[in-house]
Amino acid sequence: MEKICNYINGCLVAPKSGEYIKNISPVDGVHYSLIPNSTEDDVDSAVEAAKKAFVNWGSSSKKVRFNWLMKLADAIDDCSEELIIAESYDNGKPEWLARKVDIPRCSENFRFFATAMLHHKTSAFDMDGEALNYTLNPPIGVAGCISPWNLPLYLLTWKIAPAIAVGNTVVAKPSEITPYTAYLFSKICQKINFPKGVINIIHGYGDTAGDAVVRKCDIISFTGGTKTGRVVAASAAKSFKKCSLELGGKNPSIVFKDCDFEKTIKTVLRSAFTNQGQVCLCGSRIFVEKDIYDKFIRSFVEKAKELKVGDPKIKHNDLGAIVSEAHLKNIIEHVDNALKKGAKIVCGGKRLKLTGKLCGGFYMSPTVLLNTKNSDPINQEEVFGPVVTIISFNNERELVELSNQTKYGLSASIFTNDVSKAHRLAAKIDSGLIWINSWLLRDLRIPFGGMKSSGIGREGGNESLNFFTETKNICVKIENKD
Ligand code: TXE
Repeated sequence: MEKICNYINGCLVAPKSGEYIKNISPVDGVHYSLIPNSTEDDVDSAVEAAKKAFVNWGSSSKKVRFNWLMKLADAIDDCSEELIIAESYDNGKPEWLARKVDIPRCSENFRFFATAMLHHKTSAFDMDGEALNYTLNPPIGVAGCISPWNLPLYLLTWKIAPAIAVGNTVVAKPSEITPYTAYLFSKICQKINFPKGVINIIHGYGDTAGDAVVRKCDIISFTGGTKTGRVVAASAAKSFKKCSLELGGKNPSIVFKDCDFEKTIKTVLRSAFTNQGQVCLCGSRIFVEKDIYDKFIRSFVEKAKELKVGDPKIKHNDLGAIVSEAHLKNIIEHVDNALKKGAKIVCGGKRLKLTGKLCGGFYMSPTVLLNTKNSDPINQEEVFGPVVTIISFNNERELVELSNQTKYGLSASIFTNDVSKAHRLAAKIDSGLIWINSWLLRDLRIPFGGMKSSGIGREGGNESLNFFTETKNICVKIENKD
């Protein structure tokens, strides 16, 4: 049985305790590798290596860091096929999705921040010749990067890239549910002799290894569930360390009768079920203007039933497996509870048992629920699976109330051909990210993140560069000649 290693100071090492966790593929339910059950001792070794490496890396030139990040991006591209197959088998997502989105984005993350860092501006403020102020943006030290299981390597590199681009070193803790591509990434770093100790990767549970990373690193970047985000923030607050949180969402897809109907159906379907509905930005509450409610349901449900669920290796399958048996059970429990409250299932709702070698996998059909109230748990809690509700609305005022009646505030999509209405509503909806007649169009420069219980801080472009640096203002007195 393959044993995944931690990556500390440029070496692939076993956990000091010798303890491991089972790694099970959601594709076929097979226990196919072992994950280090790392403890605080392992994290201490990683932090020590990162601190040592920071002495040189933190004072290196932009050109040196640019070259290393670009070399890492090329090395990722050279191994893309292996990473795609591994990501799909470890997470359950279709291979075509890992090929189209996840893995290309990993090398893109490094190229984007290698170049963005070259243009990271400092400021200067002249005081009418009496003095000159200027700012410096030094790196902070050892960055703790903690990532979830839904987009494993994509979100891990989305944190590591900016952190090291501006001169920090990193101790990363990927999810114990999907560790495999982080392990392959460690091997890629080793293969190109990436400077030892700049990137360190520790595997293990969140409440042990993850907790130690939060306590021992100088700055924390976290993506995961809101409940865990609260625990991480409380721990980071004890030592006033900067902490960015990208958490859950319960995102509305808002459909007006004046939308481009066919295009809207396709986009709302993609938003609902991409990655088996396991994207923090998925549109899980669909609000449809009353006049087209019945027409929308007929068309949306027909298309949802046509979606194919199955072997992630087969190109024409739209959905792969749910990430774990526990999460699948959690999703089905949400649906069963909704039914007890009067919801009606118009498609899906159950575990899908495949035949043959995938019979042990964790699959579920796209699920559409009607007859729910916005205040029901199914519309208030993040299900994080292939489950959506459809609710009608009469007018803009009611729509804004329904959309904002949630503790989350991550993203929203608005479908209308009335430009003024789109802008009017976008200003009123409490979400950090709003798409008009689209979903998940991504420019890496934009401020990415949510409000309310969807997190604190933003990622992307200058937001990441500013987060991972300190700001220092220096004021120089200019003496007059006379
Ligand atoms: O996230 P967790 P998971 C939501 C979604 C999902 C829920 C849990 O609802 O069901 O969060 O998903 C580490 N100190 N999203 O289990 O538990 C943990 O090991 C430090 C939305 O992935 O929050 C993992 O590496 N670290 C989200 C990471 O935190 C801790 C994407 C995330 O784990 C820790 C994924 C602790 N005490 C899930 N406890 C999004 N918005 O994208 C756990 N961890």
